[in-house]
Amino acid sequence: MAKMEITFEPMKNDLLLRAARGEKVERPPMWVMRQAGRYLPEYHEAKGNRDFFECCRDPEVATTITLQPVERYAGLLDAAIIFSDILVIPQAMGMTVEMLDKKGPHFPNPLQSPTDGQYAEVLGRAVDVATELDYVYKAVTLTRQRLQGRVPLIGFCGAPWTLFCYMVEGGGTKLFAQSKTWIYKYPEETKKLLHKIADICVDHLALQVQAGAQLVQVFDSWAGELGPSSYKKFSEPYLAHIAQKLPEKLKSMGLEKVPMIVFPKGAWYALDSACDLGYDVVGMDWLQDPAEAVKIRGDRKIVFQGNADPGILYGSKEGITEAVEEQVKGFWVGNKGWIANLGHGITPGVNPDHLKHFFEEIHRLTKA
Ligand code: 1CP
Repeated sequence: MAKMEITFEPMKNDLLLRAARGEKVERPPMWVMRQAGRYLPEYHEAKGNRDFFECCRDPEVATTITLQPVERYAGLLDAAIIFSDILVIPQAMGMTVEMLDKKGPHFPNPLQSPTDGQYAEVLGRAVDVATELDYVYKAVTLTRQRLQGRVPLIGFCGAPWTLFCYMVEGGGTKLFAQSKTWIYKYPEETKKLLHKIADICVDHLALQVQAGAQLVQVFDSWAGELGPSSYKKFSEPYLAHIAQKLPEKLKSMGLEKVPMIVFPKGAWYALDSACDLGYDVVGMDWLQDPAEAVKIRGDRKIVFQGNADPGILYGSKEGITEAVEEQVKGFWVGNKGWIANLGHGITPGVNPDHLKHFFEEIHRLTKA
């Protein structure tokens, strides 16, 4: 493939990039997971009656939605994250995924067992993300151009374990019955699939970087469904694989390494080893106490991201201020090592002004 040469405007705000590299910064950068989404009235307006994945596949629409929070919170928000979904990888692997209104993702034909023919098919299929997910890379490039250097653009993928859960459950779940059946009944077949997904994640992230993404995040939203020993077997090795292979892949494509963020949600017991996985930034949810996390990090040059309970945004402004004070007190040591965020995605029904207050308070309480 001929190397694409894309040039973009110089950065006007590169705070996130500097902080993610562990540099001393004037204030912590801030953004929130799912910042382009359902709590914003302009999101619903731009989406109209379109299907969710139809929006993802239309670079104009995906770009418009990505830019919405950047425009609404101009001067406060320090990143854009491309509007897409973690489930585009199972789609690229040949699985059908629909997004049902108010219900979330649905796979009409989830993987049943290693003896079901679909498993062999999915495992054996050569996946060319450059073709299958071409629309993501187009959206990344268009967004980066429209950003004109206002803030850096984050690319992302789902972690192998989390994607595996969706592929066998067929959608969201509370029980994880299928996922647990697979790991405890068919551990070797599970690992083969996790390995395959991890290689596709590397390709997908590398192509997002080539298209213009300046940092990447791996979302392991269901890491916390595993206990410490099963996490070591079924989640962590594949997160480490991505961290090791992505820089190699970028190098082979003639591209520079970008900061990498890992978010193993719920795996609070593995924070210490998450700091040694090869990522620059470790994201955490609100089950982790900020000051305690900083103690566990010790003198390692890892940057933390998080971790306010998204639920604070349903409460009062005073409550938000209180939560921010706790975050700042715990995480903001020596003007480095923290990217302010929520501990998970912002939820529907939140008043967008409450998110503004969250950002303003971080700004106020950390200004030099
Ligand atoms: O309009 C709608 O109803 C669609 C809602 C929606 C949105 C706005 C979905 C369906 N996905 C998204 C976008 C999305 N998904 C982004 C865009 C960038 C951003 O602003 O952050 C990102 C990063 C994701 C990632 C994602 N999708 C994750 C990991 C993060 C997390 O929240 O844990 C997961 C688990 C998904 C699956 C998914 N997609 C959509 C829903 C409702 C879900 C979760 C369903 C479930 O609970 O299992």
